[in-house]
Parts: sequence; structure tokens; C-alpha cells
Amino acid sequence: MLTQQQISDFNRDGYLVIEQLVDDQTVLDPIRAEYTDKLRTLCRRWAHDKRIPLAAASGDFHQMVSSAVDAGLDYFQPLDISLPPGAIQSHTPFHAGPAVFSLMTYEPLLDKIESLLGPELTSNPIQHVRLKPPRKDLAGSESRPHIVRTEWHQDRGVTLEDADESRMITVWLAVTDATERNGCLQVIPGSHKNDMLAHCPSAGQLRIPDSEFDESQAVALPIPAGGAILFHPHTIHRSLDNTSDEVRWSFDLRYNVTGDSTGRTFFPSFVARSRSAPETELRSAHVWRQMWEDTRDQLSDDAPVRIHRWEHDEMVCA
Ligand SMILES: O=C(O)CCC(=O)C(=O)O
Ligand SMILES: [Fe+2]
Repeated sequence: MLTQQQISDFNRDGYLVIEQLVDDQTVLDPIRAEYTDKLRTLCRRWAHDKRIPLAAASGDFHQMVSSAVDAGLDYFQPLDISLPPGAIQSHTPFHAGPAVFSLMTYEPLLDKIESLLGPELTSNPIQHVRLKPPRKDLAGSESRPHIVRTEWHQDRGVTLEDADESRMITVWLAVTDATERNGCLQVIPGSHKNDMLAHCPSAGQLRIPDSEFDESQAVALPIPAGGAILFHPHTIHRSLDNTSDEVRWSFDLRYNVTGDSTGRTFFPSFVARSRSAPETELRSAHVWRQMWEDTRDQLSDDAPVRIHRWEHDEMVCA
């Protein structure tokens, strides 16, 4: 659980840094192993198709990401813990592995969220892995916020209208140390007291215009691997460019009060904790993966999924 001091810091600032939230050996090592296996399988297939050298499939995780980046191959979507926005096909890849499920249902993590949202918690499907290679290695045209720096936004701005009243928390978890050099998160303290601000589509991302807040108040939040930042859906945040030589790796998970809309109701959510009806908690990684597979089947070849409300014609975006 959080201390009273942590809860009042969160209420004052709109975010809370927890230097050590998950255990390196029991939580992060299985995730590293699961991701390394998965990427090795992908690299072997690419090597077989002569798209990367065979030796590239025997590197470590960081080396394999670099090989994929050098060859212009999409390592990201097969490793993401969500389906993408836009068109979904029956073979669209994603990653819903047991080590990630263990993180999402990790009791000490749920305890912290319970301190902020109460005892009935749903795992929200707006969730991603971010695997950010050194900026210098990426094509200039790459703009996905899971791969390059993220523009100033509020998480409320990246949900649909039906979640505007939802009580929700983002958990940003560092798998590698997050530093100013490799592109840690930056926040505007106290900005959660704003309403949702306008978000303007800008080079493949959404961005709150500079005129709407005071960027000089930004605070960078470096944290060690295993640490986390919890934040409110109205907290204005972004991340910096990765100017280091290594991949910057994080997960962002979200939880909302059960019964409130997730903002992406076409993607699967599940009860992660329920003090009133513990038998409703999902405890099977296999069932979780199946939910995403069923969703993919249902959505494949449908109209592209829409994940936010913003068009270029907002006045403030002109
Ligand atoms: O890691 C990043 O670049 C940004 C993450 C973010 O916007 C989030 O977790 O809500
Ligand atoms: Fe965000």
C-alpha cells in the first residue's frame, strides 16, 4: 500500500515516483527472458528469409533490436502487449506472454493502485511496451510514440470520450534504467488539476499546444530498472529522445475502477483485483492471451479502430 505521505504527494503533484516497485529477479528477469526468446524466434525467421544475417539471431536482446532496426524490420508490433490502432488483420502480431501477465497482476503493484483507486480494479487494455532504440539509429520518418520520443500529452487525451469520467491510473515501469540521456519521462507537476486539454495531431502523434501550459515547469523523472511512476490521466507528460547507445525499455500499464469505461472497449480488459468478489479476478495468463486472440479474430478485416477523438480542425491546432 502507499503511505499517507505518498498519497498526498500524488494528490498534490499528479504523479508519484516509486524507486523500487518490482523485484528484478522474480518479475523483470522472466520478462527479459520471455522477450529475448520471442525476438530470437523472429530473428531466426528473418535470417531464414535472408533479411538479416544469421549471426544477428544469436545476439543479446539489445543487439537483436539493433539488427532489426538496421534492416528496417518491425520488431515492435510483435512485442507490443496490445493490438495496434488502425487496420487489424488475422495475422497482426502482438505479445501476451505469461511473464507480462505476472507483472500486470503483481500483488505489490495492485496494492499501490488500490491505495489510489480503491479495491475494485480492472486492468485497462491501453497498455504498451516501449522499446526505444538510440535515436541516431532510427529512420527520420519513424514517429511511433513507442519507438521515438513522445510529445506532451495527457493520457485522457488518448482515450475515447466514453472514458472521460473514468477513474484511471497509469503505471510507467522501467525495465532498463531510465535516464535523461536515454529518454526518461518528463512531467508538469500539478498539471492534473487542469481539465483535459486539446490535443493536436502532429507528425504521427498527438501534442498539447505550447500555448496551453508552461513547459518551463517540466521535471525529468529518471528512475532505476524496477522503479515506476504512477500518474493521473490529466498529468501532462512526454518523454525525451534516446540519445544513448542502448535500447530504452519500459512498460506502461493502466488500471481503472471496475465498471468505469476503459476508453477502448473493443479491446479486452479484466478484473485484476476485487475485494468484494475475488472469484472474478483473472488469474490465467492463458485466458488473457486468448482474450486478445479472440479480439483480433473479431476485429480482423473490420473498419480500422479509432483510438482518439482529435482532428486537425481544433481551433487551437490551427
Ligand atoms: O514512455 C514514453 O515515451 C511515454 C509513455 C507515456 O506516454 C505513458 O506511459 O502514458
Ligand atoms: Fe502517456
